[in-house]
Amino acid sequence: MSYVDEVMERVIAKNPSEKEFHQAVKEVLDSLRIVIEKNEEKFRKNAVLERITEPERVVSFRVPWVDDKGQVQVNRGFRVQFSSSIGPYKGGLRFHPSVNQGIIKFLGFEQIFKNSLTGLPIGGGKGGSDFDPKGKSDREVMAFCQSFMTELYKYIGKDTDVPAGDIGVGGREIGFLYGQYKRITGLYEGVLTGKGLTYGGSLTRTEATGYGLVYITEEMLKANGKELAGKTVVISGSGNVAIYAAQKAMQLGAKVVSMSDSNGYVYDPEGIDLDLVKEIKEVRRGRIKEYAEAKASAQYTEGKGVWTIPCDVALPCATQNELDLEDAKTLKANGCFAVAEGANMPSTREATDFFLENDMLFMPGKAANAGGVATSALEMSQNSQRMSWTFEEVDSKLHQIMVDIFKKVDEASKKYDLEKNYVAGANIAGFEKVVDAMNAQGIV
Ligand code: NDP
Ligand code: 2IT
Repeated sequence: MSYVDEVMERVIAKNPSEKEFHQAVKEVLDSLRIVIEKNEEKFRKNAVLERITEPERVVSFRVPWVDDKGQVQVNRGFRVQFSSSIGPYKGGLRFHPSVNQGIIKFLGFEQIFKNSLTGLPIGGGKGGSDFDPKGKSDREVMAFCQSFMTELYKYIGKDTDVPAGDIGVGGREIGFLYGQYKRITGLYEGVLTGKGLTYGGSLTRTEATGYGLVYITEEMLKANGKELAGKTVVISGSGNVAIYAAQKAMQLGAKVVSMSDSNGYVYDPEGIDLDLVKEIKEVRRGRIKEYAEAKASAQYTEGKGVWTIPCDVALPCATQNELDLEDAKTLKANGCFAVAEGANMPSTREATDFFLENDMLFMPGKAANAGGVATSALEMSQNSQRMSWTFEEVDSKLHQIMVDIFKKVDEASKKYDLEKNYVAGANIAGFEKVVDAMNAQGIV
């Protein structure tokens, strides 16, 4: 049996219930076959793949807190410190009822290669909880965040592990978490990113993932003789990534016609009114349905189905496995020619394979959404320097980072005669830096 297949079997046997983790590992290992096969015995002897698929540390903990009725609630918290080969663990925290160890491990695993692609010195980690912030009062969210940090603070620090936001964790949650960390440790340090601008946050971090996604999409289109201007774009989700992807796509002359949430999607053929979306989502914390109630040209449809809307470019920005094979076929049939992933692993493996086999341009999440974590690393730099850079400075660094990521991904795909397979390119380019750093540091 090949070394890759052997490791894949072992990963499944050792982590039987973690199906998203299997999916993420399988995609990366399948891409790496071509690299591993050239030097299989050396990789096997050094157990490179066993080490890279086993987190350095997994922490799981109880999070008790009191709700507004006086009832004690108990959630489960996680931090997976996956790889510190190229820097301190870095990656977001997700608060969503679907969170379990397998989800956090898939996200932490992806983060290793994503962070490597940024070119910045950050390792891979991820954390979160099955806590659901939806419908909770600010006081309840604060109580939860304080309890969560009262355990988490033991494992993190500006030079060891630096969490940030993800689904369900935005500016409000980062503020509560930061306040509690400072209160317990007495340290005013850059231990979290995505902080508010008045206490160490970086300009452009809020916009960074969405902007970066559109910057790299534009690079991919340019390299293939196309551009975003004049194109129709469908975006799923209506959270942090979706909103700023829409904003940048519009700035570059595209027309964004849809957004969604976990209840349904809106289709607005006139083009999405982003101020309205922001008012509903960022201010009122409402549902996307309210968009259609406020704007006559828009239509709301309950349930999944955002990918049935005809478009040129699709940007999945909600969650894992939100776009399956049927969706991929529908997109293609409706004329879509490019897909770039704002979310982490939003396309199923079957959908990904369909895009690649049907010559659609496809940029996987670990390259496409790396602008968020890259800008987090820029926030860390500013905190260390005790400086704040301007919006334009950070935005232009972000833009350059995304241009460089496209180049790395494109070159890695060409090096192995897999031109335009940006999945392979991203996995291989991300892996090569990590494995080099691992080898240099001995058996760790
Ligand atoms: P937000 O919490 O701001 O928004 C999430 C959006 O996705 C909401 O519209 C939400 O709808 C929708 N969504 C969440 N879960 C589901 C689900 N199970 N089914 C359908 N829709 C769902 O999160 P972000 O925008 O920050 O994150 C979106 C994606 O981008 C995630 O995959 C995240 O890992 C990834 N990402 C985020 C980065 C960041 O910097 N924030 C960086 C890189 C990647 P609802 O409100 O109904 O739950
Ligand atoms: O998935 C991701 O890259 C993030 N949620 C952002 C992580 C970060 O540390 O900014």
